[in-house]
Amino acid sequence: METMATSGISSKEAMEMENKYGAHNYHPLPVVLAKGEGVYVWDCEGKKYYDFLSAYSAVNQGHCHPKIVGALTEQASTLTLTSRAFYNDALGPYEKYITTYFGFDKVLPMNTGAEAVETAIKICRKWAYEKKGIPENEAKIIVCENNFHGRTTTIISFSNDPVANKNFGPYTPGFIRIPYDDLEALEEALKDESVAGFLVEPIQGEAGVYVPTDGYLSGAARMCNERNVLFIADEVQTGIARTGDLLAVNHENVNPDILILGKAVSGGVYPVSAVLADDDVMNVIGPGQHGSTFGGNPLAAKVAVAALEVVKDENLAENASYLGKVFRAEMDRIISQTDLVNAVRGRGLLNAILINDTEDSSTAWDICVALKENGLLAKPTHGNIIRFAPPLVMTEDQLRECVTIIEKTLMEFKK
Ligand code: IF1
Repeated sequence: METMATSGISSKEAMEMENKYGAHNYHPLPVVLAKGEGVYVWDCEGKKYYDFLSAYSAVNQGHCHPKIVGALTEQASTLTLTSRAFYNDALGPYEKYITTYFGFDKVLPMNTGAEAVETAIKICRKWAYEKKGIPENEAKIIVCENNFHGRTTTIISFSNDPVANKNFGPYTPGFIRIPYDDLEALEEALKDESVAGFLVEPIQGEAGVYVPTDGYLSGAARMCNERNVLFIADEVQTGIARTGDLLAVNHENVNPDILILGKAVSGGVYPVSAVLADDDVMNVIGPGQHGSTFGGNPLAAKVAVAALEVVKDENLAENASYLGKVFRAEMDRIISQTDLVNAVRGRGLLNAILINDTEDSSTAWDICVALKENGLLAKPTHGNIIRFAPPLVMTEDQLRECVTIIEKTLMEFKK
């Protein structure tokens, strides 16, 4: 791999400082990134890597996309933050743009994915009491096993991952957890008349890129509609062209009642999240009932418009769809040559391979360290699964070079 000096600090120094002065809430791969451009990142010593995580699908448009960075820098020297105590001249145009883009009446702008999920939960509950007629404090929201929706106290309250929620109680009540990809379980849960919403990831990311059976999302949406229950899609990770369509629900022609977006809404340049809904739902929120100092700020608004334009201008959904098929076909070819990998699954450029070892083994981690040595960055999830999610601006030639790196690395571990 070609190298380039990029940093005034060594990787070793940077890791030591994070270890000493930072809370230990992460266990990063031992690589320190100092620069990014398109599908590439560079470490402090100038070693170049393909990024196969894309900051958990926030950098779909590629690192430091010139159009998005241009919008950021121009607005940064014009007006950054006004609070929502006043109007600003960038928010309205952004709101018009994003609602038209996704086909909803209104948007509520926030910053992080978890905040947007919290926002959707609040809207859903208020709608339940004021529109559906559920008695106050009795509304329930159905969620799925192995969900990941963020890190707030309420969100971890309905996680079943002990790493995420143990010793953070007491927990927020009002959630029913059912198995994912199970319409019968949903049907049963929907019989409870105090159910207000069904919150679901169209593909479960943290659970290891679990793609539900065809017809699950459309079936769930139809059942929710029949019961006057809001279908709430968390597309924080799957949205913005990642899965080969603008939204993962588009694969089944589903229109969620509430759509939650984050990450790539800004191309990873700035924290921007959004909750979209039509008027009959969104209008339950009135002045003072929800908000955020930074939500809807002019910098975020300009960055988001640019980032969403890039997705259309550069046909990122089509590219993700095509390259995803190439990638999975290539992985299947490798799988036929080694017992090290059991399967590949995913949609578009959100994919994962399942390593043939126990969940507590270090094999997937060791493979990721070896991939790093060979110039490609990916991260294990749930012990024995490796997620592969490069920026969507990748070319076919680049993808094929990456397949060569992955193949070579896996063969070093061949069983
Ligand atoms: C971390 C995972 C990915 C999300 C969905 C909401 C949020 C996320 C579907 C919250 C965030 C993250 C956060 C990141 C790791 C990452 C992740 F491995 F944990 F599951 F992407 F796959 N809904 N996902 O995936 O958004 O508040 O973080 O902006 O380090 O916790 P956020």
